[in-house]
Amino acid sequence: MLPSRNARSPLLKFVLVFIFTALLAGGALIWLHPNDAPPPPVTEHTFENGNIIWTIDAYPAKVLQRNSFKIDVTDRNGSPVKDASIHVKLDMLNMVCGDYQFELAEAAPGKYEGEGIPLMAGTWKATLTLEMDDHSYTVVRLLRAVH
Ligand SMILES: [Cu+2]
Repeated sequence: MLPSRNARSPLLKFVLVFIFTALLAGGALIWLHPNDAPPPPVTEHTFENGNIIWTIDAYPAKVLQRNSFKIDVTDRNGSPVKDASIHVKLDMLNMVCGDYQFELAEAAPGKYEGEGIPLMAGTWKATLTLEMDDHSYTVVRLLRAVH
């Protein structure tokens, strides 16, 4: 008599179906949430007149707290851009929970600093406006805010 082979097979089948279902569910979750990785703390942007390196300290940003934003601006030759005027507007994606706008001050030649306060946890769009030499430039990045 060989009972073991037939007795094992339904269990094996169940386990295989279970594993297959789990993999399918996991794959579907990843597929439905492709943007769940937080945007990086440092982003680099090229604009017509140079380059911007945008750093958010102690990332991810903290909700209802002052988060330090640092913007390094260089011209096309790599020299610091002095005496620019920079402000940043934070608004939440797909929500109307309120914007937060703030100015940045020049802490060193070409290095600008300011404090942004996200109002809720989630992903925010940050729009930077740079004014220099009577021209205005805009760059956009995303940032993650947590409690
Ligand atoms: Cu919101």
